[in-house]
Amino acid sequence: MTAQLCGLWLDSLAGTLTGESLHRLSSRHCPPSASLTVARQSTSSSSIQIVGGGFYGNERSKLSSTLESVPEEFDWIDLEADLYHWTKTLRPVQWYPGHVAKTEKELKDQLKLMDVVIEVRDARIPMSTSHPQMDSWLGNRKRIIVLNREDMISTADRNTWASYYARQGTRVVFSNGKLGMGTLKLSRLAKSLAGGVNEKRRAKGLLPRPVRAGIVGYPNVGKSSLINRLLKRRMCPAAPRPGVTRELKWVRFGTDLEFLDSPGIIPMRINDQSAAIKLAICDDIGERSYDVSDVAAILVQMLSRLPTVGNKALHDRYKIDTDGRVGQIFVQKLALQLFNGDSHQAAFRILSDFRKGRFGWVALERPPK
Ligand SMILES: Nc1nc2c(ncn2[C@@H]2O[C@H](COP(=O)(O)OP(=O)(O)OP(=O)(O)O)[C@@H](O)[C@H]2O)c(=O)[nH]1
Ligand SMILES: [Mg+2]
Repeated sequence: MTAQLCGLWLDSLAGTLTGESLHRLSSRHCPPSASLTVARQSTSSSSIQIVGGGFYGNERSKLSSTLESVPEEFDWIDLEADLYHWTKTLRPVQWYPGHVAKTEKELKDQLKLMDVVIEVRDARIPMSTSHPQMDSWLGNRKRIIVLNREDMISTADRNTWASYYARQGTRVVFSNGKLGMGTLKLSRLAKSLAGGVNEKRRAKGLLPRPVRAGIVGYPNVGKSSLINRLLKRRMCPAAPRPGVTRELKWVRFGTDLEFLDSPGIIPMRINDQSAAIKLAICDDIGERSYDVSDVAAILVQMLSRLPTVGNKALHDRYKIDTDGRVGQIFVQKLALQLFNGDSHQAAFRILSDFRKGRFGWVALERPPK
């Protein structure tokens, strides 16, 4: 892929950024007349079936007042550009475990049999948990995007994403796979989208059959939990680490819906290293694939810039001053302070605090403007 950004040809940059990341960088750093050329298949959002969208509580007026209360001066595009530079010097994060390699082909074959596909993403990082090949696998198949872990982002984050998908005409369901919010809406939507299947069968004199819904997505985003909440039974193993589901599994919901639970899938090679680091921060990729200290250091640098967190929240929690520029120093100071100099433990503490919402619930991505 080649990209022209503000008149510069940045092949290396383009190679590591998704279409959406490039769009964000270009819209910020290029004057309106500057051109951006992306010769690669765009990310999934552009070709998703248009079926509507909605705001939390269906209140647009509420949305504008919520957004007004957020400091809008903060520039997510600058953060994305910084992140790109920070990750350039790190060992690349790659994770493609054997069970994914083994089941990917089987899943692709099964997807052809689906009436509707439910693509689950992590609401904290909806772009980084969008599989670059999903569009080509699904073709024209009906798709619902689920932003799971809705409890782990702020209302402002949620409304911004809802507004983005509404503008795209994309149906998105926000859910909480732990407590079950959004799951009923999801099953109703899946049935209504795939309703035509049985009409066609009846017209042919065939008996109706259950609608088949495939649940796909990155590791640890909450696919199995969503199914369990819907069924109100623990039918699919779920646990707080990536790579729990290792095989495809069909489960029946009532008499008219069947779900296929699938192992988290991830590209064989992750080109976008900013996305890879975010996957690591959110625990959506195997821990052995990354250096915990590097990832925690970048998280510190990101949190320090986020308006709803900032240096003060870091200081309040760890009593360590930082200007947020060198996250590694922060990790080392915390290691000396609490862990006898063990920076691995200190890094793990920072990551785990973020994952538990100790800095507040914040998304690490915002949609392109
Ligand atoms: N806070 C919160 N936790 C969730 C949510 N959904 C799932 N979880 C938790 O996240 C962890 C992972 O959930 P799983 O359902 O195993 O995720 P998965 O996508 O099936 O993971 P793999 O099978 O490894 O690909 C579990 O500990 C769940 O309890 C959610 O919406 N909010
Ligand atoms: Mg699972």
